[in-house]
Amino acid sequence: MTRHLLITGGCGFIGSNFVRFIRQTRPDWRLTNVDVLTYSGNLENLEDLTESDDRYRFVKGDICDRAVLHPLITEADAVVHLAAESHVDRSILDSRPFVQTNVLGTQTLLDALRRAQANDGRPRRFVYVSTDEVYGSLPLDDPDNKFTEQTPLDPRSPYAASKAAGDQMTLAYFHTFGMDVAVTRCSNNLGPYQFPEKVIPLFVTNLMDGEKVPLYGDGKNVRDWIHVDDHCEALLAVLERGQAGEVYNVGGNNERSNIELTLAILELMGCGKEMITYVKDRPGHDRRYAIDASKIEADLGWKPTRSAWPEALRETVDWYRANRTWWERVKSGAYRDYYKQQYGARIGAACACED
Ligand code: NAD
Ligand code: TDX
Repeated sequence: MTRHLLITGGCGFIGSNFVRFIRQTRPDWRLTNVDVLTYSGNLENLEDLTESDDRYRFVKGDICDRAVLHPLITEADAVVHLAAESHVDRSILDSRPFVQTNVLGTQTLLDALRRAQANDGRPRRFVYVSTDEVYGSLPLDDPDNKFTEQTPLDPRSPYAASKAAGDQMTLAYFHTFGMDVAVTRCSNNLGPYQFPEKVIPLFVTNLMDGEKVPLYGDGKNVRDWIHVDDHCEALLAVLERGQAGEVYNVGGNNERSNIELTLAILELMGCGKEMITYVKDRPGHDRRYAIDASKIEADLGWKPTRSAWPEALRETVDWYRANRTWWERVKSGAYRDYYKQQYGARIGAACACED
């Protein structure tokens, strides 16, 4: 069946990988990518997809804007919702854009879907891309303890709280209005096109510039790493085969402490431990995340195939080494000119969240 999929946030890290993944795996589908191009939205991430591809369309628009969403949702068959403010440290500096996009933006999308369904009687599946951070923090001394879908939500950063609100709002629209929604909660992604504020691209690009890497606190915090391609496979599985009203954990079964990750990056980069600088800890820094993904494996037959360690890390480090022009243009801000060149409009002007 040919489908028309609306992807929100398709110019970000996971979104751009997901757009490319769908293009390759479901070549018949029409894709619309709505993205307002905040600082982390980069059209150069999708440079290879051109407007001459009549099955792909980019729309610069804000998910908080009902007028933008209405026509896009009317014509779509399904929505995968990735658009978000995504960086924990930024949410500590200013939580308002997180509430605006992650909570109100999600609610605006859900209402637009509800209205479209009321108008034409056609249900549209909505996949909300949540995060393992909604579960809060696990202790280091209990390795068998992992997040399951039954773990109570306990978000501890403004970012996680805003994602949990969007996640719960999505499920509320299933219970209250019978809408066709599903939620995924994935662990830390690695791969190409990640904004170099996140730990892996930040550390690799710092080292390439001869700068030290800032490790927070004692470096013992643990994250559960998954390759972005495996996350994309999981999103497609939930979109196509997930049950309405269900939550699916997604993880790569790759728990690594930050110091372990840092030492592995240093080795791949041919650098020594003297390049580490221990800095003040992130306030409220969650100690450990670990995902039990047995439900999606049993129910939907999904399994990670690209997340093997250290291959996934080596491949990712190699990508940033080979794509210096991409990240230099991000770090210098030059990437923001690309939209102006392609579309001739002022970037950021449409983002209500920047008010
Ligand atoms: P990202 O910051 O790289 O990309 C976010 C994208 O959303 C950007 O292109 C941005 O321009 C767009 N956007 C932001 N506000 C918008 C708005 N109001 N209207 C339209 N577009 C807007 O983030 P990411 O790392 O790719 O994460 C994507 C999603 O996956 C997020 O919802 C995040 O919470 C979730 N997630 C991320 C990870 C991870 O490890 N990166 C893990 C689990 C879940
Ligand atoms: O400079 C740094 N030094 C450092 O030690 C940075 C940026 C991070 N860290 C640590 C903090 C975390 O323990 O590395 C770990 C990973 O940090 P981030 O890359 O900021 O990711 P995290 O906070 O774990 O959140 C990510 O995974 C879950 C994404 O940013 C979220 O969007 C996703 O929901």
